Amino acid sequence: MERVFATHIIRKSRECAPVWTLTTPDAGGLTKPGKVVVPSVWESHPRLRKYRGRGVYEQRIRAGGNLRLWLGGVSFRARVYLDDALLAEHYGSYTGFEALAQQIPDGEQTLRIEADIRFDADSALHVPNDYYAYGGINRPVIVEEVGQAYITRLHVTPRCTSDGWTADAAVSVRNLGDQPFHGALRLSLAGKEATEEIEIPAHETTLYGLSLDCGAVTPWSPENPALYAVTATLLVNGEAVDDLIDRIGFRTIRTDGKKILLNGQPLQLRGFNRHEEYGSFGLSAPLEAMMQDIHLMRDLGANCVRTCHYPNDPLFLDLCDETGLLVWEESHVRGFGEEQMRHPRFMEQLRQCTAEMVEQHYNHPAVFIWGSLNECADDTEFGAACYREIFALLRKADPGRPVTAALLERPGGKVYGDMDVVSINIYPQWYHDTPVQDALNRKLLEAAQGGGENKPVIVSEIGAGAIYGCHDPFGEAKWSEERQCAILKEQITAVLSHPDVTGLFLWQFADVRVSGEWARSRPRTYNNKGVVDEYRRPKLAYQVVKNIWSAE
Ligand code: ADA
Repeated sequence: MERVFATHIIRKSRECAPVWTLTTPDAGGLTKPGKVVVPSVWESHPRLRKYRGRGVYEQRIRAGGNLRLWLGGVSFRARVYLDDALLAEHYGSYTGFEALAQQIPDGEQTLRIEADIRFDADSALHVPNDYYAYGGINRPVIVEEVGQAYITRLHVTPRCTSDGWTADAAVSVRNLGDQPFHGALRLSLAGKEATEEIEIPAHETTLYGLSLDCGAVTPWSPENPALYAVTATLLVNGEAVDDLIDRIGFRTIRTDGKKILLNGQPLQLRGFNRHEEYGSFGLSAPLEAMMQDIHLMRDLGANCVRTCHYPNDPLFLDLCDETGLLVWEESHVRGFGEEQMRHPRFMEQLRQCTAEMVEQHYNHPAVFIWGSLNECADDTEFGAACYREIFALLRKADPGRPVTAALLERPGGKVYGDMDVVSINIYPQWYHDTPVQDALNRKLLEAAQGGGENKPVIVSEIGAGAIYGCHDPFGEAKWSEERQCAILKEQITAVLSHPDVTGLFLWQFADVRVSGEWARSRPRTYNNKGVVDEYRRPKLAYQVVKNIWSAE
């Protein structure tokens, strides 16, 4: 399932059958083809639990004409072939991409997708890290049959005027044909409609702007997450030939001094950092597991989640839209020093991931802020220039949301003045013994002096580790559940009582697997700072967090 609602009624679109053949050419004696389910990660197969190589997936499909294949996520380098013809290549696990095949005769074809998770010199973003880079086709593969032209983008920006709400839509249409395309484009939303005649030169994509006055619609808010279907339809001689359906919420986000305002109301953010991972399903959690995470976070008292450290499955974002859970979404990079940022492909790969994230997730009303470059070298001239470039890219792609980056605790930050919201990661009482208030004040003072004064402040990470089931009756031993409780209590209480802090994202919701290279500082080869473990079994800290947040 690609989304929780149908994205097409006119366009012929279907998900590939779920059982594929997988060959693993670098797995020594295990290279033989086997049957696996897509989407999934290959680490869910017991023999491929640590496999860091290539995977060749094959599936038969029956289709013809102009085929548009949509690959929701392939980890982390992908090549797509139809009957041995290379259609597309893509880098990055966490965003989707398209593969086109034109004028295919009706019949059965072989779709082959090669996934490759070897950490080699070409991979700047996927490196051994404090989370696991899984392998495989981790999100759905969709087969679509399109005509001469099809809709490639539908972005809607809601605007609140004195007469109610207006929706400004940006709709792109691609003409695959050798001849100009003549037709009309219709936009429908909240019972209103606008239509425009269009003409697109051969082999071009044209962007159209259409606006609709929607009047007194119900605004989207965390308390009342009202969603509206929006449809773009392509017509030829009055007949619908293609469509694209999405959902939006009518809401605005902006910052004002130290506040983040949603529809003019200040937000007080309480939430979690959540890696997209669930036990042995890794990156490919089933929909029910995503929903359970939302229920658990809600039960804990959270109203927001941060998709550390990469864009998430649109299904998860759909569920956040539905339940009113606010989302900080960020593009993929974690903890890079200047040397890693100087990798010749770093900016190219980060730009691509960032642009795809905004392009694909623009309409989700729950996403209230864009982030990137978690804990990178914001303290050097070179690093700061990278931050500025990504902030500029985000603002250009979406002027309607603030931008931020979760910055390291160490001093010397140079980009406080460049972000709309100042976000800091601090680990007092876990990685060092500084009292929480002192660590917080030190960082806030630096931010204020460095250009971040009078901006909203989010503590984007704070936390402590515990191994599920590890107990110390004296509450002193590191990794015991009791010690985690004591530290979290101190951290949360100090952060919430600070008048300048607008938001808090605890590190982290659930324990996650990390790269083998990290095992020395990560017992079990897991980052164990979850308030639940990787199977969502609550640690003692669960109740501590719940009690503090529900007493507010
Ligand atoms: C950092 C980082 C996280 C995680 C965390 C930790 O703040 O952003 O990805 O590694 O530290 O557990 O130390």
